[in-house]
Amino acid sequence: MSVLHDAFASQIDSLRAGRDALLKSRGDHTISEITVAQAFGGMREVRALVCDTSVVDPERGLIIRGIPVLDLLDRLPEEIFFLLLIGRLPDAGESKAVRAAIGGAPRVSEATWHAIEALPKDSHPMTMLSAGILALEHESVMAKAVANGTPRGEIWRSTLDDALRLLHALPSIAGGVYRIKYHRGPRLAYDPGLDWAANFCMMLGHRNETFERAMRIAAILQSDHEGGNVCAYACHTVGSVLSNPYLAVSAGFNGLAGPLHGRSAQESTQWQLDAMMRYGGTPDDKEIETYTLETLESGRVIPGHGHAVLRGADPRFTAMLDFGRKHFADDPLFVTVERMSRVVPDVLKKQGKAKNPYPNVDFGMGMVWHHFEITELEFYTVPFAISLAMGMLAQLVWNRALGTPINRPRSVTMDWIGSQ
Ligand code: NMX
Ligand code: MLT
Repeated sequence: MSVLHDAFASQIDSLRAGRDALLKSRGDHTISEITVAQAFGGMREVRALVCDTSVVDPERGLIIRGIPVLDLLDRLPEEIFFLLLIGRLPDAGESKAVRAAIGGAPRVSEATWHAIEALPKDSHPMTMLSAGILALEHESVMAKAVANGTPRGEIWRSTLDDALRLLHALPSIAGGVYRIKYHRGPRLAYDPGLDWAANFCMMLGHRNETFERAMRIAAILQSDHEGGNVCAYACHTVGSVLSNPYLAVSAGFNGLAGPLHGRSAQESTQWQLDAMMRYGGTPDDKEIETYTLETLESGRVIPGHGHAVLRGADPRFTAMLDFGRKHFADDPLFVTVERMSRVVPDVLKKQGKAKNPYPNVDFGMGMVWHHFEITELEFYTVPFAISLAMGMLAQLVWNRALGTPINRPRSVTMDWIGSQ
């Protein structure tokens, strides 16, 4: 049992009572309708999920338990996990206890490392990360609890046990994947004396205070994005059949690995560096305009721009731009990203297709990793993944506590639509 178990247990009765009261008083109210265009169009704008961990306001961006994410950047990611789950920030004692619970979880087994090392050498780091947590799945406490017939209402406890184990394992596996794939020497072990973000940096092989600060901020900015993003939604769907967190989070990661989602971090930086290569350094405004138009004319999207929910600037991108301005304002990649962030939205606005022409979080992350000498672009979705796992895990615990049933909407045929 951890401090998180105690704090969450003390809330469960009121959460369930709140849910029951809503069902009783408003159970037959309509909160969304769906048009044919929305059914064909990825269900955009349809309100069909309940998720309390965070809200994405189209104009203001990510709000975690009522607090705009930019007001949380001085905290530790472990404290944000507490906030996501419990709904308030931990006090000093609770913060220390959460760090101890994550730091003291079991180490990643040798069998897991063998499984990762056995993958084809050209496997993508996201594939290695996802396969790594699947190889660890045999340790799932929840899987055993379910197999032993634990009552449904109690399954959240073992889900939370797994969450703490995974939060320990994820930076370890991610750091190990980096060192294995890019031949950076022996793997390094989690140090319970360091916080979660510093551990990840250390296990990559980089101890540097500014880099650690960057990772803390990145992890908080990317810790959650309500319940409907592909990663969280995939995780929720897999978890809804009582698959354990290892299976569910792996499913989420496989969604995050796609180019229209988290892989955009890798593709954004590639696009920025390609422009610098082509123009022999930071391109000027006119060159950026031409380069952007050429990308659009070739039928590709501009990576790191646009969003399914956000309609204003993404505060997560702004935060990383501010970080770059403060710590490495003369890095040519930073100068390029900043200039692109002024020019590209106008080009997208003129084209008139994207509902949101602004850079999203992915456009601003690569320049940070690149500045701190993580230059292997394929790796750039991995820090996003281990951060977003916090939201996915908190959502899984909530759903098991509320006994959320399996996610199983109906599909219809085109003939059916035509005949209605
Ligand atoms: N560049 C070019 N065209 C775009 C872009 C973009 N960045 N964003 C949207 N569009 C197009 C989109 O392809 C669609 O065209 P069509 O009608 O021909 O299919 C049209 O604009 C309308 O799309 P939206 O409704 O604005 O966007 P949607 O909700 O469908 O998709 C994204 C959202 C994020 C998938 C889309 O903006 C995109 O492909 N962006 C680039 C990839 C990216 O940055 N993904 C990361 C998102 C954030 N994350 O971390 O996951
Ligand atoms: C994001 O972090 O921007 C996403 O997970 C994508 C989304 O919210 O749809």
